[in-house]
This record gives sequence, structure tokens and C-alpha cells, in this order.
Amino acid sequence: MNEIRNNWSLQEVNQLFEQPMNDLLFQAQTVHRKYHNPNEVQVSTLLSIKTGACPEDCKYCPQSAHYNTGLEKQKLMEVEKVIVEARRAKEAGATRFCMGAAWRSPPVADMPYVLDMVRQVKEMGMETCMTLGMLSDEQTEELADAGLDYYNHNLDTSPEFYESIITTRTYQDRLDTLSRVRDAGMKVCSGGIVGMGEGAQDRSGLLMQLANLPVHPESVPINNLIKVEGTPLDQVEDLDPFDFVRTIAVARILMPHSQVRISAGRDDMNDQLQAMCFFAGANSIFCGEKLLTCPLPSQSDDMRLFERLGIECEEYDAAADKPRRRETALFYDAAVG
Ligand code: SAM
Ligand code: DTB
Ligand code: SF4
Repeated sequence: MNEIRNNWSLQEVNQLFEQPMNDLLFQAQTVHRKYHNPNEVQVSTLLSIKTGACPEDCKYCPQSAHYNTGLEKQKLMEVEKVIVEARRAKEAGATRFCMGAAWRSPPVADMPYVLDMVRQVKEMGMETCMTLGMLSDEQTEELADAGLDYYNHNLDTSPEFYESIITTRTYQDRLDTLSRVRDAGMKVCSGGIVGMGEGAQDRSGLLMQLANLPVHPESVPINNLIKVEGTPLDQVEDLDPFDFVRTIAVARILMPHSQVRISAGRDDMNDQLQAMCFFAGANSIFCGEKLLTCPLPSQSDDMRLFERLGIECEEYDAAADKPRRRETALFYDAAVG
């Protein structure tokens, strides 16, 4: 059977989700082993280069100007400061540096600085990723020419549920940005959020949309809603953690080659739940001091978990000027002194 497909029906995706957990995990792990090293997890570091005061009304987001979350706003960070943070991430072993801005789309006047960030981080030998909102054709070309490796732009949820979460831009706007990024030759990072009060159909609908893109995103972040006080979703009911694991497993089955990332929400997950996500096919995490504005587990906790699970990750080897396999045990000793 051809496992790489772009024609999934909602019914087929629902059927994957509805299997008994053990059958679903077995299927996901079988696909995972065929396409990836089952004991390797990629580590990215995030930096918010422009924080808060965003004109969009995404109901989950602490950075939207529509809600009062008490967040400290920050205009576009100076290029030099971004480079200092990138160097710190590289020294801590990150192989990909992701820069995020709370914009609807990048202001034209800020583009030269953004492009400079891409060039300089790339020169340091790390992979680059940016998430800046919607892009015009010209901005997409500029980012590609500067050498940007990945562009993150999430579909967030199913087309049906989307309208109750965001009204200031459409699902089609998002699909258009993704196709521009793909056409310009950059790698696509696109996923969504679960735990926003959506139904099981919406989790299926999100993954079906991602898997039916003409080419699967190279990177698929699955965020568990962080309920930030002051956002309209701060009181929503918790998602059953097993439904988070199921979402990871179905993403793995639908998009066998992709890196599936446990993104937001890891700080609220215990080690057992994270281990289950890795078994379900997650093979990437964000690691560092924080996500964009919300907390992450400490780096030493992450490395301790990797060590307990025998998980390997890559680190940047400055002498050889390329990534190498990291010995987590050694790193753990160094991280906790
Ligand atoms: N403004 C840009 C955009 O929306 O494309 C880039 C930054 S935006 C913060 C990136 C993603 O973070 C969103 O698409 C959403 O999936 C995720 N996110 C934001 N707030 C979150 C929250 N409270 N919990 C979980 N994920 C969240
Ligand atoms: C993604 O899907 N999740 C990351 C990254 N892409 C940019 C961001 C999560 C943000 C969580 C809320 C915050 O830290 O502000
Ligand atoms: Fe703005 Fe992005 Fe937050 Fe939406 S998710 S409010 S676009 S920063």
C-alpha cells in the first residue's frame, strides 16, 4: 500500500482516530520506524522577535491586541540582540533557530532587518525558521533568497471550527501563504492547536487538510492550548491527554516523512505523557527558556527525560561546523553541572 497520500477522506481519518489506543499506537510506531530513527528527536529553539500588540483576533493568543493578558509588548528586536540569542541557542546545542513575530504580516519597513536576521543566523550554521504571519509574493521571494529554510504558518484547526476562533483572516488566506512558501522552495512548517473546545471531527479535519496539501509539510507542530488568562479560551475544558496522543499518532500515520513536533503545552505534560507522544511518532520538540511568551520545561528536565528514554538528538558541532549526534548523558551532566 502507498503510505504517502494526499487524498484522505474525513471518514478514513476518523477511523484512524477511533481505533483502540493500542492498535493506533502500533500502527503509528510501525510507520514511524519505517521513515525515521525511532530514538531520535530534533530540537528547535524559539525566539519572539516582536511581541504583543498583534491586530489579529486569534482567541487562543496572548499576543492579540484584542485581549488584555498583561503581556509586556516589545517592538522588533535589534538584529544584534537576535544574534546574541541565536549564539546562545547554538551553544546550548540547538540546530534550528525559529524566530516569531506577532504580526498580521511583516511591515514593509521591517523586512530589511528580518532578512538580515535570516542571513546572519544562517551564517552561524544553524537552520533558520520564521513565523511572521501572511506573506506577499515579494516577501516570500525575499525570504527565500535570504536563505530561510523553514516558514511556519499554522492552519490551526478545521475549516469549520476556524471561524469561531479567528475572524480577522480566512482559512484560504492561510492556505495561500502556505502555497507561496512552497512555490518559493522553502520548507513548510504547518500544524495546529488542539484543546480549544473543538470536536473530534475538527481534529480529524485539521489533519486531513494538512495531509491533503499537494506536498506534506516537512514539519508539523501540534500545540496543546495554553490557557492564558485574559484570552477568550482561558476557561475552556481540558482535552483528554490521550486525545493529544491520538492526534500525534494520526499525524504520524498521515504524514510519514514529516517531523511531528510536540509544541505548546509540554510544560503541563508529565514525563509519561511525553514518552507516549514519542512512541506515537513525535520526533521534534522546542527546547529552551520559553516558547514565544509562555514557559517550557527546563532544558535539564528535557535532557534528563531523553536520557531516561534513551533518546538521542543532534547538537551543533562548532569545530566541524555541522550538526553531530549528541550524547544526552554527557549533555545532561553538563546542563545540570
Ligand atoms: N503571528 C504569526 C502567526 O499567527 O502566524 C506567528 C506567531 S503565532 C504565535 C504562531 C502559532 O502559535 C499560532 O499559529 C498558534 O498555533 C500557536 N499559539 C499561539 N498561542 C497559543 C496558545 N496559547 N496555546 C497554544 N498554541 C498557541
Ligand atoms: C507553533 O506551532 N508553536 C510555536 C511556534 N509554532 C511558533 C509557538 C507556540 C506559542 C505558544 C504561546 C506563546 O508562547 O506565546
Ligand atoms: Fe497575532 Fe499570530 Fe497571535 Fe494570531 S497567533 S494573534 S496572528 S501573534
